[in-house]
Amino acid sequence: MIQIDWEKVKFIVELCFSLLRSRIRLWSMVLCVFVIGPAGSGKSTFVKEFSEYLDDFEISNVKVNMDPAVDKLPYDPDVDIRDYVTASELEEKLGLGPNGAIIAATDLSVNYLRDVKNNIMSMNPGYVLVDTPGQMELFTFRSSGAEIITQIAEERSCILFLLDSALVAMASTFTSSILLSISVYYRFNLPQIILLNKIDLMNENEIERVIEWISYPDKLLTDLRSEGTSTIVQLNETIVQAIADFMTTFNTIPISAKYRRAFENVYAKLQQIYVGGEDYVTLPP
Ligand SMILES: Nc1nc2c(ncn2[C@@H]2O[C@H](COP(=O)(O)OP(=O)(O)OP(=O)(O)O)[C@@H](O)[C@H]2O)c(=O)[nH]1
Ligand SMILES: [Mg+2]
Repeated sequence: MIQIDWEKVKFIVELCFSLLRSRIRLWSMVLCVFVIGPAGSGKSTFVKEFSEYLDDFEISNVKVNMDPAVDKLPYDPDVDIRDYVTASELEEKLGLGPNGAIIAATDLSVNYLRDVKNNIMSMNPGYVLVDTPGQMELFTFRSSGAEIITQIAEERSCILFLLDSALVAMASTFTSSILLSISVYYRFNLPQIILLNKIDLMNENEIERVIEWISYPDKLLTDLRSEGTSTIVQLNETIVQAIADFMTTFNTIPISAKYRRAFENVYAKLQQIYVGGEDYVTLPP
């Protein structure tokens, strides 16, 4: 008579279940991508083009517009905060000026986040691409911005910080732009990828120079000094060191949203976050 080792059987069954559970968890996981950046840096264009890029590979995605002040979008949002609140209606109703209306609309957005989130999840997405308001400082530094990110974010979330190539023409503008992205990191504490957008408007030498600043902090320091940016020598050195530390943790990818250049690199990095989650920050770039 065959002897059955019930302990072994139990162990194998439990192992199979745990493998199955982890596969199901991965299949059902969502990656929430917040697209943030200064006004006109190409956030909405990126959402449109990257969504179509994902569509081409049959990767399910949902486009979410969280800008209550935008008039026209280059894409048709699947979920739109303007269905609940718009800056223009508040301007009219409450007699607010344009900036006051944008602040009020962004703050009021918080009341509809549960609906927004339910709508997103009802579409069973793989990727959620969230377009954020042009007035980045209002979104980033007011408490409503943090509330929006916290309530929409999933277990796997990250920020794509878009920079316009025009903002990195000099060592000093490059430095202040990266400091802005560092402040976004401190605000939301999510993995971040810096997308240097509109490289179709830069020549090879200009792209090379930016890559050199990223790879060799000493070169950035030298160029900052030659621009006479700050007379406080120690401050220059400390800031360049902080930028170097930040950029070795998070990647910078030169792209063109309009012409879908280097989207495969963006996708590869997003997949790394999707699989690695918070551990991404400790993975080698
Ligand atoms: N040449 C070039 N133009 C681009 C690129 N990406 C965006 N643009 C243009 O930049 C302008 C602003 O793009 P948007 O996508 O509206 O930028 P945004 O960040 O959403 O703007 P706000 O929401 O108003 O802050 C538009 O004219 C785009 O066509 C790019 O990669 N190359
Ligand atoms: Mg926009």
